[in-house]
Amino acid sequence: MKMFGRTVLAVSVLGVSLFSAINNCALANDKVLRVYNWSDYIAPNTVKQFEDETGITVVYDVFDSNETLEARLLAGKSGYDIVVPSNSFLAKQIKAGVYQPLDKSKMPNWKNLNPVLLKNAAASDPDNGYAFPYMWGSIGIGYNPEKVKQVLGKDAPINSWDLLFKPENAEKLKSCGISFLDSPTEMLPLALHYLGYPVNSQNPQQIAEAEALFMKIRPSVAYFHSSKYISDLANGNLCVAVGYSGDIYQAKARAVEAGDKVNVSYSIPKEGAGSFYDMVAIPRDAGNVEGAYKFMNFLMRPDVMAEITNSVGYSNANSAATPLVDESIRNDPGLYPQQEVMATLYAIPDMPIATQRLMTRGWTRVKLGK
Ligand code: SPD
Repeated sequence: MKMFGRTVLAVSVLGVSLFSAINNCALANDKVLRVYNWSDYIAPNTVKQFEDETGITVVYDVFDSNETLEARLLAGKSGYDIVVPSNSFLAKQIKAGVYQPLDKSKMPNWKNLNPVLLKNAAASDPDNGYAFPYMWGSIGIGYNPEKVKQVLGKDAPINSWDLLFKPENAEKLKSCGISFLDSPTEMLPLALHYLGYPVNSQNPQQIAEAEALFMKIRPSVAYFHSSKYISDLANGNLCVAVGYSGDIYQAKARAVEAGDKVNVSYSIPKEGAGSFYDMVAIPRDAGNVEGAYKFMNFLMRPDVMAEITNSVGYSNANSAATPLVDESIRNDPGLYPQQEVMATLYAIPDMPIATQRLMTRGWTRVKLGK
């Protein structure tokens, strides 16, 4: 746990920290805002700036998978005023009554949001009634070009999922380290797509084949985790990680900063990759709704949003922020893909609960290797 100013950053991906639990009782509702966001998904100064401008203390906890967030939300009183689910989980959570409808009159900065992205996000949230898009990205391959070349030669298929799904490649890459995201609802659709099945297949046979594809390469995988790969790619402990676009950007930035000659690149394989929007919403039982609106409106400010993108490398959904985003990020084809690459991306599907359970069981078997 790290403290700066009045901000409490509880950097535990396991859930609510003891510190925030104590604070839940100790601080008056309208003076404290409890935020539950993805790890590595905000600029170092954002929370402090909000606190300084509003006098509200932020308790900031992080998670690294939708599955973790959903478990917390569905368990009942989450204790949070702001949460950040992905679009693929939003629709069924809205239906389950997890969120409160937004009063847009309390967010004058709504006008800064990108209308095209708002329209896309409306597929899981009609009229954008419950959430606004924060950041978006893709799930591709982060890799260390030198190490991959060393192991697979100069023709290593880094632009294809063959790099990992062909067991002969995975077996060789094992020597320098492979990691996968720990998320059944993101990883199994990827295998379905590779096998030529619909990414939103609910067919148990097809899902079993996707599981079997992972099972074949399971012995070559070092670990399944959805945030640890950032530092491991940066320090050369992994040579390939299936990960989120901005996280790979952060790994690359950290490697450059460390100056120890580790290179990190990002590839969106030619077969296509999953894309996501992460959405900001207010849980139905939030204790500080007015504070939540202030935070949302703050996040919609172009200067605030551009600083976040410049720090974490994810593309944001704020048109007015675009001119303030570093050119190196705007021109990075992994973060802002060209039209023809965009056309290969598929939306990570919204799965019915029963299929989600089936996938979770299959994924547990993959992780256990049996
Ligand atoms: N470190 C931030 C990662 C954010 C990724 N959100 C992805 C959701 C994919 N469904």
